Amino acid sequence: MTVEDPFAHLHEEGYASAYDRPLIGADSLVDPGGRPMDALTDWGLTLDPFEEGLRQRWFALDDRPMAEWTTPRDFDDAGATPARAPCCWTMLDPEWRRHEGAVWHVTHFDHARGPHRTVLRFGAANYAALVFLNGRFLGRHLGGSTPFCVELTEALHEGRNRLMVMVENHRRSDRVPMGHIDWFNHGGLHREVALLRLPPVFIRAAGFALTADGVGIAVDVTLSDPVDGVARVAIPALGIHADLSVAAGAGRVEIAAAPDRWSPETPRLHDVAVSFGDDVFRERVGFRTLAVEGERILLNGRPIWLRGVCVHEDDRDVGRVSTEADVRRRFGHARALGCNFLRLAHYPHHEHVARIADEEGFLLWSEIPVYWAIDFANPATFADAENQLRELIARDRNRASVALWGVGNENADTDARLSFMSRLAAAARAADPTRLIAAACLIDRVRFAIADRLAETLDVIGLNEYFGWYEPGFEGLERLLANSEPGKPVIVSETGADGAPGLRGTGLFTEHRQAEIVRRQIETLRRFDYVQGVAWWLLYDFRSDRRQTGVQRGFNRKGLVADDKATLKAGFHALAEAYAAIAGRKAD
Ligand code: GCB
Repeated sequence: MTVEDPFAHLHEEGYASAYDRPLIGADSLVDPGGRPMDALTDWGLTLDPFEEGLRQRWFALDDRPMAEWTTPRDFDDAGATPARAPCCWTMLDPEWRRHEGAVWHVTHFDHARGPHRTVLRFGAANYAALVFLNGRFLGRHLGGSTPFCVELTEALHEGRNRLMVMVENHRRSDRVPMGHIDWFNHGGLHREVALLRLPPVFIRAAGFALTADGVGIAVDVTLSDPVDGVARVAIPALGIHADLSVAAGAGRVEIAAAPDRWSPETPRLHDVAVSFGDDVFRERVGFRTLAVEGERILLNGRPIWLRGVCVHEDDRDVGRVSTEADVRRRFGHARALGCNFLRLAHYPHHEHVARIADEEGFLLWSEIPVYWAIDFANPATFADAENQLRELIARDRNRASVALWGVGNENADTDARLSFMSRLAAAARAADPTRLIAAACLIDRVRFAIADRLAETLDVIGLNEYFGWYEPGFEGLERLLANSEPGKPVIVSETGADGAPGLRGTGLFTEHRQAEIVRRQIETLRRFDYVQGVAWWLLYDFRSDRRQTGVQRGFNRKGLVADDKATLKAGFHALAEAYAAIAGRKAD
């Protein structure tokens, strides 16, 4: 009999490569489509800075209590720290705050065999997640902000099942984003995890959108399997009950219709449904068109000026976990500012943000974290970015509020970046022709103009500029804008200044200075017709370890509202006044 060497794993440095594949990506997503889900909320967490869980194969251990062990172990289910999902381990315990590495998440659930199929859906996990069910490795997902799904059907046991997920948030140069970021690197299952129980053939995705000419509704459906048949489309408020023929698991139909249009002023939503066999996929969608004409953005054929604010998904108590109450408060503040637009920086936010924006009437810029100096020459980095983009688009394609897909932020204009981001723009356009493509670009410092080579592939040019803050004075801003002929709409996708709450005086970091910069910026930007909107940087102060002065203390203080999400700074009132003037009314 051969005896396994209990020390072999100590000398094995290639231990992780067995878990590189299969990669879980956009193709395996299942859109919940209003079907019931069983949330998996109770987990045990175990810190694993040395990745012993992979080296020693913790996932293959049974979960017998210690009293029954015959050899010692470094992991037991009972020793885990109880935690609810969603949560960020970085906010769970002050000692875990700056852990950048692996954490094992373990939960159990019951299963009764039946004709249905079972799909496990994660809202997001930052950054890589390795999924194991009953000791079996099911796949690895990359990207910290988009949903992913794994079908469990074949790996399920009758009765009790043990699900283990290793999540790791290493900052690495080949990731999207890479290691250098201006926000906090939270880790964990920071969005909901749930089980979907579906019929043997189910609806994987369905989309509803106004056709480009605005005279019909296009409905498409994708099934789980390449079968033929007929799906039924229902939009009761419009009297629509139509057949949609499906061949090899996919189909599309255009139905003549003239629904009331969705807009920020009239956020009209319609109940829609597609059924195939017993499976019913439901949504609430708004119908609107978006286009660019010269230097204007047209919503339902009419020019719209975007009065916006940027927001990070960050909370000083729970990190990146975003509750519905938090999102509703966010839109409340945006409304008080007089906004009709938000830029969701710098990664896909929780899926209920766009749902609530649909209801409340806000347009959104939603982006993937192609941020600063990511590894543009690396094909694996591109594959990761493109997958994140596809997962984001698949998740939010039925949201009328989402107007712009952002494919990058402040990336130097190199050949590698041009190729990388042009391909992303093309991928976004191919996946979704109903929205506009944008990127937050830098100033061309040589020509001192808005002249990014990527602009050719964009519908809307985002410009990040910090005149008055990182660059003193506003003369440069005037010169830049006068010296540019973008030929397309420009949105100032960021401009702002720190304002430490309560800091008096008129110098840097005071509320006074922040408010003054708001006034001077907006007054200058309004004089240039091609500037069709602003996304002020930003709504709330947020945690960022790059910021270490005595007034910052680990927070970026450019919020118009302090990190308590309640204290309004002078800059808030200044922007509310400026936006009220643009909208032609008095600030509230
Ligand atoms: C930027 C970045 C943003 C930063 C911001 C700042 O240009 O795009 O992520 O947080 O400036 O506050 O400096």
